[in-house]
Amino acid sequence: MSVPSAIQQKLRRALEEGEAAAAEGSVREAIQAGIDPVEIIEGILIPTLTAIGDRFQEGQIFLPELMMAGKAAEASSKPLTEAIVARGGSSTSKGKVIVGTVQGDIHDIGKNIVVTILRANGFEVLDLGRDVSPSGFVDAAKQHAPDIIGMSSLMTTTRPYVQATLNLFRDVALRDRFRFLVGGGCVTEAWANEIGADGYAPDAASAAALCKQLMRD
Ligand code: B1M
Repeated sequence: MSVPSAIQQKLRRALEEGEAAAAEGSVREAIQAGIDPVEIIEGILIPTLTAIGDRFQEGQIFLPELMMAGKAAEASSKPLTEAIVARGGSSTSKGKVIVGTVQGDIHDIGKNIVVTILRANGFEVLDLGRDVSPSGFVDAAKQHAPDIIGMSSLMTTTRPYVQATLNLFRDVALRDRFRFLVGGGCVTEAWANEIGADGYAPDAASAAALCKQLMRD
């Protein structure tokens, strides 16, 4: 079922105007109407936030508006996460994944969605949060021995830390012990291949599919 246009409009407007309570409320309304939470993320949340980001880049809106839109998006993520978790998943672990947003980057809405979808697909996930340094990833990997390490980066200015993290794993001779998955707005498949990552996912659903494939390989 597609999102009814009245709810779509309400959610878009709430995100654009940075109204957190209204954004959360319209997502709850959509979920109660039986809409798939992933459809809300891919069909409304991401395109609306992309358009807001573009307006920010073009100087049509300013940092306070971007921040308010970010808060509204965070609020709307709550019922989405609850709905995805409530759908349930497999009770046996499909593998262990460590996920974080790389150094210098505090964007975590997409990373949090990836974490939720991985958990809903039966993965055990350790969420390192945001602004995670290369040594933060290495320390966590040594301590928790995951199968897969996932890095999210949203900015061209923080993308180099994805590569720096991989390089640090190479320096300490741990690169081949883990599979590396990368994603986020400024990451492309070509660049992921170039830096020697094991996989790139453009969205959360593909991230889960790719993790399953990496566990089989
Ligand atoms: Co900022 N921001 N922001 N921002 N922000 C962007 C990223 C930007 C593209 C906007 C723009 O100018 N067009 C731009 C970066 C430009 C560049 O590349 N250089 C930008 C900027 C410049 C900044 C600041 C520097 C602004 C300033 O202070 N002057 C600042 C940076 C702070 C920092 O990190 N140090 C900043 C701050 C913020 C807020 C705090 C206000 C807020 C973030 C709130 C939060 O995350 N808690 C914010 C927001 C909301 C955005 C936009 C508008 C939306 C991002 C988002 O949440 N999208 C963004 C514009 C855009 O993305 N085009 C923008 C929705 C989310 C569900 O999608 O994160 O892409 P996304 O995740 C998807 C996929 O990418 C993928 O799956 C997810 C779900 O399908 N995915 C993975 C993500 N991670 C993955 C990992 C994987 C696999 C898939 O494997 C491990």
